[in-house]
Amino acid sequence: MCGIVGAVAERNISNILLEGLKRLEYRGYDSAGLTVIRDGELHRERQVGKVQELVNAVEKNPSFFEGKIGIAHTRWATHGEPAQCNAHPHVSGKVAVVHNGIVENYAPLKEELIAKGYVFTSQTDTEVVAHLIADAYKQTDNLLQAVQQITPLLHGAFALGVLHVDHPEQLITVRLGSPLVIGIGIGENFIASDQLALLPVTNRFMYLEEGDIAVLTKDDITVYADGEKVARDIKELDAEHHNADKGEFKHYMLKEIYEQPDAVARTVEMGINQQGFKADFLARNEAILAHIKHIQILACGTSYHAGMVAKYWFEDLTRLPCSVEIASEFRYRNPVVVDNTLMICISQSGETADTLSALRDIQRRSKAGEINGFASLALCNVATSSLVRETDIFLPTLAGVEIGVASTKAFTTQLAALMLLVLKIGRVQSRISDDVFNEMIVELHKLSGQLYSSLSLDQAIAELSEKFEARKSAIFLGRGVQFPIALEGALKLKEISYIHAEGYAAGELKHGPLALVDKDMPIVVLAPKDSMLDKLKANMQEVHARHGELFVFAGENTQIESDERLHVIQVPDVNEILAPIVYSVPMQLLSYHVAVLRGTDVDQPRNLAKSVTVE
Ligand code: HGA
Repeated sequence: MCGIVGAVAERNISNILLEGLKRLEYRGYDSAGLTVIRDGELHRERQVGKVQELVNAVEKNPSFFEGKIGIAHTRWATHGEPAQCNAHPHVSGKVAVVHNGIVENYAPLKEELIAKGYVFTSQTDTEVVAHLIADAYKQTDNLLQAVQQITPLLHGAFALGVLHVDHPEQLITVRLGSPLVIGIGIGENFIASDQLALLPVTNRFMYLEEGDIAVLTKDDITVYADGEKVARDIKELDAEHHNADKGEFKHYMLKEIYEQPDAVARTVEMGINQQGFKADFLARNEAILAHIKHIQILACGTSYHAGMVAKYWFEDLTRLPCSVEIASEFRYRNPVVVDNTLMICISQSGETADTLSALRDIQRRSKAGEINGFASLALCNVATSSLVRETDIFLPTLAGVEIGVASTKAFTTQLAALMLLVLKIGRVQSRISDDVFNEMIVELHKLSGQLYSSLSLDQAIAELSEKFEARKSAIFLGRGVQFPIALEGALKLKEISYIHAEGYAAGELKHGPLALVDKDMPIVVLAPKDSMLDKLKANMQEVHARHGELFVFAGENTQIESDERLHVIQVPDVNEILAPIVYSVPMQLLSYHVAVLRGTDVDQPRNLAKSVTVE
């Protein structure tokens, strides 16, 4: 979602801002803008569309945008359509503001400001922030105090970057519920929604806590919490881990699909070697894991599908009850959380607003003594994220940076890490036998090779995708642990090709969706050789009898024969329990090739954002 970049330096910062915005493009956005202070004035440019449009506009008159302090933004509209007037920065007199998040009470604030004579030029909630700061500044002549004064008036979640023409040495930032990081340079300092934006200029970062307000000058960073100066940790990042280059691939998504054998191997090796668990894997958390009696998984989108797979695994292998729920639903009902629950929050970015709020609600209830023995775990790809900082246990996915909005390697590494967790809890609680454990260790070590083999289906799937190019809808079917992969396959197809697709547990077909089946409806089936195969074959017959066209991703020795309306794609042999990880790959390749044929923006599909920082 929205991306903020800001800089204060001794040199011209406009190119740093533009490069930062480009590096935030993956988050999803609809317009972009920047403001610098130059010769005692705000110089602003805003464009609807890609950051390149903004770059082109700035390049028409580069000296106009030369400044030593500035803020920039990619906007993913929440309040007001994507239009130039709604793009950030928003300005009120000498104040300029960029904002990520939502000011929920903007309407009454706007009314008050209009009554005071402020004129609004956008439909955004953000513009109230600019006017409020300008108004407070009239009383104080102190930008920090003005920002401190107005922040408690704002309800919602937000991150802000603020400039004032009369303070060309000061960049002020607020973090309350939306991600924001400070980059520390030599004689220059920066802010950004994601450290990735700042890697060309620094690898030293300071992570603000919720509610922090910071004043950046080129030489100093002062952080305030509740009006008092506070110190925050500084971390140095390993830049290699953050390689955001597409390499020889046409799209980030394809590159990330191909990175899966390595990413999954890295994640597996984090926990185990050929002998069993590595000594340090979740070692400090064993006491917590030993007393867990119930697992509650919270997640959204693709991460939710990973959670669904884990439910099958937890209950099957450990016999611990496991519930999985969409975070935005869990958050707004009154859920029962039993004592000794481990809440597993899954989020690629660790900034997913729905998941964070659901977690915080339950943590409040636990602190109030309503729940005993509660513990939380973040399964996340970003070690410095809010989710990681706010949970008791961190289980990383070692996917490396994922740029494509449609998640691929983050998903399969989530599955690999979840299996490690299932095994760890199972062993700590003596719920998994030596035989099963040893078998899983062997199978987990084979995974990377099997993922390589599944990538060899690429060409065959590219050819098959032609049969999907002109379709309006598709159905994906799976049973058991493949049901969530059917949901994920359907989600991937709709996300990037814009074809309407639904995933179903194949046994549900006759309870409704069979009504949709005719000769124009493609039905994708996940059919590994497992205990559900015979049942699944019966479901396929139901489709065949109604002239539906079947595309079956079948395991070896499944004895499913191709015919005119049944296309078989042979998937390499794989252990039944781990099969969802391997079968994810052909689903990703199918949606990728269909999207390419349809000419959509594969890495940045319309209306979607990578890091979903608003509820
Ligand atoms: N509410 C603001 C910012 C939106 C945002 O943060 N999106 O991720 C707007 O609509 O401009």
